[in-house]
Amino acid sequence: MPKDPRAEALWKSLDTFRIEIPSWGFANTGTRFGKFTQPGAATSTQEKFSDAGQVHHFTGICPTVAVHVLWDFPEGLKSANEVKGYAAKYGVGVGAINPNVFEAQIYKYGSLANPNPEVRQAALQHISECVEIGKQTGSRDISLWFTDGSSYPGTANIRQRKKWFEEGLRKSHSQLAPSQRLLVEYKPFEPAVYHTDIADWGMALLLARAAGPRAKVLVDTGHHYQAQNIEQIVTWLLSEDMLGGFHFNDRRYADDDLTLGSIDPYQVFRIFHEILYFEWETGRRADIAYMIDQSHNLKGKIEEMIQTAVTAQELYAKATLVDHERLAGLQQKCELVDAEECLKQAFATDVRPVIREWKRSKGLPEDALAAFRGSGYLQRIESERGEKNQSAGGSYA
Ligand SMILES: [Mn+2]
Repeated sequence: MPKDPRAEALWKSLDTFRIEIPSWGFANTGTRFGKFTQPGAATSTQEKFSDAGQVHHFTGICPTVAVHVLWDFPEGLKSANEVKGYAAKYGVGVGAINPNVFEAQIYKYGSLANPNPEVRQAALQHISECVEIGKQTGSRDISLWFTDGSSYPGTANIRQRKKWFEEGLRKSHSQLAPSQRLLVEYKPFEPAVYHTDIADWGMALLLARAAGPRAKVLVDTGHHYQAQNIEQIVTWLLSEDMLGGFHFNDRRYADDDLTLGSIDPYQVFRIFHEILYFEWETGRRADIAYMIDQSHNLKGKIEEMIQTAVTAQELYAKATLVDHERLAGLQQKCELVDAEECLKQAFATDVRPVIREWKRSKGLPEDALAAFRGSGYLQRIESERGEKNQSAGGSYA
């Protein structure tokens, strides 16, 4: 461990920073215009875990995999032990459980806010099964993403739908084990393009509060309007003890699901900074699940996930270098230039030498991407899965 106190803080942060990767990041995905298949894409739950295991093996910071119940648990609860087995086999754990109440035909007009009580019941039933799956897999978080909303003015009773959401989330919360949490994600538009039932962090916060004490808000960085100040939302949620987790990704136009930090790394840094500043000020660790939610249509999936994890780690490490005590003093005195420089100096610091040293001390490769490329894993899966992926086709027709 280095002797300088700032470097020591950075080192300690490297020991604790972990980020969860999504199983769906390893399968073929696309845009609404079609899919481009990759010969090495995962074609089964087992293959997704195998690939995720590679990311953790080479980075050392991605020990858990978020799962999607409809896609990864073909037999629902009955698949839980099998999936747990895959996780153990490939050296990772099962992370957040993501229900799917948006793909089946019954959800055409919504799930928990569908005017049809039978559909609302079906959605509740599915979430309840997901809670049970989480108990079996030892997953703490049930991560709720809803596409509920409407696409034309006047077609939905927005107030009534809010009530149905309160009811549904309260019932879902009542099924949790004491160690479990519900995370409520929000998004202002898409796929509904007139109104979304949980459109922003304020709505997610009110619904989470209505659900119960273990419901928190999940911030997906791509789910905001273009100019929105995401780190301010983060600070407000922290001060309300309502920030449960993140879905990280980057964007240029809308919800582009680009690689974290590829467009605006300073924004990710500012988010991490606000969290670390909160921790310094309060003396307690913020209980936040850091997760990736990205879709890599063009880049190699495993390589891109390694790139993402490495970038997240670097930006988090930079944020630990902010001198909080000095910053607090400068803020108090309204020394604007010097206060801003506190952030800029930390952001400009090259943390890679310390991270390399940390990796050496943990027996991890200094360059995760190069180590993965040298391992031959990609060549092997491309030849094993190539045919299957080719026949998968890229059309939705
Ligand atoms: Mn998300």
